[in-house]
Amino acid sequence: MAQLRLILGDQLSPGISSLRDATVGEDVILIAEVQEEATYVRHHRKKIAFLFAAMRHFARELESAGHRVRYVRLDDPANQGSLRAEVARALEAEPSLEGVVATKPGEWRLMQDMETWRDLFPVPVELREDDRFIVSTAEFAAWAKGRRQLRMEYFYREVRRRTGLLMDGEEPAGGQWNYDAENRKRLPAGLAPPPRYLPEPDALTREVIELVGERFPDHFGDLAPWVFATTRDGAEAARDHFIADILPGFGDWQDAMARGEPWMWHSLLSLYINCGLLDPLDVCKRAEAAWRDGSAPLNAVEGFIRQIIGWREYVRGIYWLKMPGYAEMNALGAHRRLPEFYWTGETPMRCMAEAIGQTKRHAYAHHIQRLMVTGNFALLAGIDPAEVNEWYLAVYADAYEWVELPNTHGMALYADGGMMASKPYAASGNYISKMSDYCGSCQYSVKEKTGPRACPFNYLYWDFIARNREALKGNPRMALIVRALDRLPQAELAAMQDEAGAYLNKVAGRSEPEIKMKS
Ligand code: FAD
Ligand code: DLZ
Ligand code: SF4
Repeated sequence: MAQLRLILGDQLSPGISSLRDATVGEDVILIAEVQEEATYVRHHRKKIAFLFAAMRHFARELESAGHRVRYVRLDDPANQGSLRAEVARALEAEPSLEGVVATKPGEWRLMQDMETWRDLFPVPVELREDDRFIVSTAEFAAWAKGRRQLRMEYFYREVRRRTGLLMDGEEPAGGQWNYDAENRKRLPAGLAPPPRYLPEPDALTREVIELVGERFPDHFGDLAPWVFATTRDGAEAARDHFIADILPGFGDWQDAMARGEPWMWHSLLSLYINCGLLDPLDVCKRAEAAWRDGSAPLNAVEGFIRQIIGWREYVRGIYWLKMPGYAEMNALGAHRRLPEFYWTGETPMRCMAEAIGQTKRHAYAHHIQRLMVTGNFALLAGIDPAEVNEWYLAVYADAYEWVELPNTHGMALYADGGMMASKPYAASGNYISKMSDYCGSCQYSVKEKTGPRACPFNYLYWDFIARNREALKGNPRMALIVRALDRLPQAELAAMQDEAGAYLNKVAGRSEPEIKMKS
């Protein structure tokens, strides 16, 4: 019984559940570049090019293994523009196909659509679990049941026990579960991040880059310089380079930021893991091996592994547990529009210009830039979570809603009222000044709270605390801050609130330009 096996753009794993029992030479594997997926948000052009190039390379990989692949290119005149319509077209073209097999998608939006396929098509449709994750959605729901708080740290310990990663018998390696206290160092002057392996695009990737340049002229983001691998071999080379040369410094400088240094000691592996070119557990095992053979310290390796088996699995669990309501939450009642400079990077705030500028250039910013610079600004300014979510989903090469939404909504914006974070990650300019060299070259002064040179993060911070005093006062982790607010001289607070209001009115903007697609 020949089957049509659908592979989505973020399912580029030969061992994925939908391919597990595929009959070589008989079943047809469908991979389709479609307008609907490329435009449901205005994805960064580098993200689209990366994914299309990786999809085309994966098709070649499957063909070399003898599979029959039906690859639909975006510029195929017969392209129907949606996954649903391409499945229908494939079934019409190959009447011998007797069923559709797919792995469940990562996003709620597409899952809703795919659940209707059983009624749409004349053959049975089987949707299988995505077991590339360590913890299934059902296991996460069972873990969450009856818990008052869903703290990542406890979840992470269970995943450590289950995988045996960094475990010495029943005990965590080194005696502690978490070495974060060693991972918050500021970058000393004169210490530069190591050089990175940044691959050149091959002929296939160059062809895709050209296509994306032509077809998505008005989408955000630069196509050059090219910085991503688009093959499994290339992603594995990036992984090996990270583990050998970068991982030893990952922990120490994990929270640090420096001007003109987009990568620091971060892995740049999320886009490969999320689209299936790398296996998350395998990456963690290799990192552990680096600690066991003495080539990387425990604080770095534990910190890195926690991000993957802890945070990554945890946010996916939260997403499927709480959707669809999670996307609608707005606990702090934030309703401002996203400032225009999120799309241009043109702002005198050096920290924001750096984070947005590199996002535009590379479709990448590291965690602290996403959380404590662009995320923190959006939180303090009271930007509508829906607009912020859309921005994060569009601009990063690793962004899919299952991972982006809880990070944005739960972690950065506190829009879920504390389901994920025990307090809002709100910070004044002082935090950015401590963790980066940005302020030294900024036209604002991080030391000033009011006046034309005052750092906007300073008055926005106190305006945020004052605005949300009632919502925050019951939170024990905010008690000190609320007391500090209450001790501020009235005139000083009023001046900061005035500055904040005037500033926010000045930068208030549209969310994104009209989509003008070239057909
Ligand atoms: P590293 O710093 O090297 O971390 C190692 C790996 O750990 C990453 O490759 C990633 O797989 C995983 N990881 C680290 N932190 C997280 C986290 N908080 N949640 C899930 N996985 C994590 N990550 C995405 O993959 N896609 C997103 O769309 C995304 N959106 C985010 C939005 C906001 C507002 C914030 C605060 C964080 C977001 N993150 C997202 C998490 C994190 O910032 C990125 O995973 C990380 O910056 C990717 O770069 P890296 O591979 O160099 O990561
Ligand atoms: C992100 C993306 C893009 C830009 N384009 C495609 C595409 O043309 N075809 C496809 O199958 N998948 C694409 N994707 C990834 C999907 O959006 C992703 O599979 C869903 O959002 C579920 O995570
Ligand atoms: Fe950012 Fe303020 Fe520092 Fe300028 S002074 S870089 S706006 S934190």
